[in-house]
Amino acid sequence: MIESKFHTLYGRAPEITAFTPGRVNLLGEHTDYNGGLALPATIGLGIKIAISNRIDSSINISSSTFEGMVALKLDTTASQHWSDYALGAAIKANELALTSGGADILIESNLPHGAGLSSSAALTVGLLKIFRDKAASDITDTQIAQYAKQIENEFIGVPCGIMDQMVIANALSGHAMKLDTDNLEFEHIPLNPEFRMVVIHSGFYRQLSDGRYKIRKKECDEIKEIVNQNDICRMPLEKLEKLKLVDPTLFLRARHCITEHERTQQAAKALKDDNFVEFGQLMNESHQSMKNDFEITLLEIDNLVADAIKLGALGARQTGGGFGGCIVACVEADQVETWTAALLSNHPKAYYVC
Ligand code: GAF
Repeated sequence: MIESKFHTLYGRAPEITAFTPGRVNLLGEHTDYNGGLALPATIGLGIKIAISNRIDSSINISSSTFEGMVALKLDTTASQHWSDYALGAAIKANELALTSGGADILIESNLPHGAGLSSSAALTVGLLKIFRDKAASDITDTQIAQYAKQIENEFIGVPCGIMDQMVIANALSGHAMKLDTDNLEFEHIPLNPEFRMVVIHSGFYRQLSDGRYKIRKKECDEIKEIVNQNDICRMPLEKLEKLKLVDPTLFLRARHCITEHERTQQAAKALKDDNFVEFGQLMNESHQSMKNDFEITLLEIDNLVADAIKLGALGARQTGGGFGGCIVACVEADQVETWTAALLSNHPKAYYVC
């Protein structure tokens, strides 16, 4: 129990405990910092947070995943450590006057590490919501998502988009979120329980802060400057083809953004129409685009995806920032068990997540 562990660590009961889910992205990858659509969904796994305020400026952070307690102060800067996210949230909550002073924090996560399932957004969004609710503030869930993104962009230094924070802050279990990252409008689409979006970890780990995500973001920023348009996802493909971008790599990156946005639009419609054959096909095309145009997959993940399809998934693709982590596959619910067993027997490093 997180309450008793908290008591053992800090010598008092937590004032609040809360659960925040992780997320899987079903379609629309690397569109969220280019003004496009994304189609994420929250998952059953996530992060439990127990917290009590302090009257001094100490921020003590412990995690069930990592050894030892980290003792920081509110004026500490980020240090490329897992505790940065909790520290950043506590600092932001003070800036927003949702709290005043430090906190004792305990985190318990059942999200696999380096999986691309947004443990960092779950932590920042989860903490900001706790501070907001305690302060009875009228800050909305979408504003919470925007503040959580600021923590990642400005405090941690990861130039991520807002998809993860939005779906986690506005979580609705059993639904996908069709999110327009241009204006933050969203629609919750129910997921048909006859089909499961199965998440399998490839066994290859990734981190957004490892630099490759930043390179893709920089490439997209270059495209934006050349075409003088921020929402490059909405640029007609014909316009891109006529542009003759000098750098062929930038052409490929832009093509991914445009086609991925279009696929996400179609996938949201396919979900509403219960057309899982089309949905699966769009997942497969998305993976090919991430492999060939955006170049963010690994050979092992390409093989895992190919096998997932061969073994009967209606569609499969890498999910999240890329370069490792998880795949998501759309599988008929009554076949999940046999499909998973067959897939994992061919890929000894991979494991079932949810
Ligand atoms: C990561 C980022 F945090 C998201 O903002 C998004 O860009 C995603 O990678 C790729 O679609 O999860």
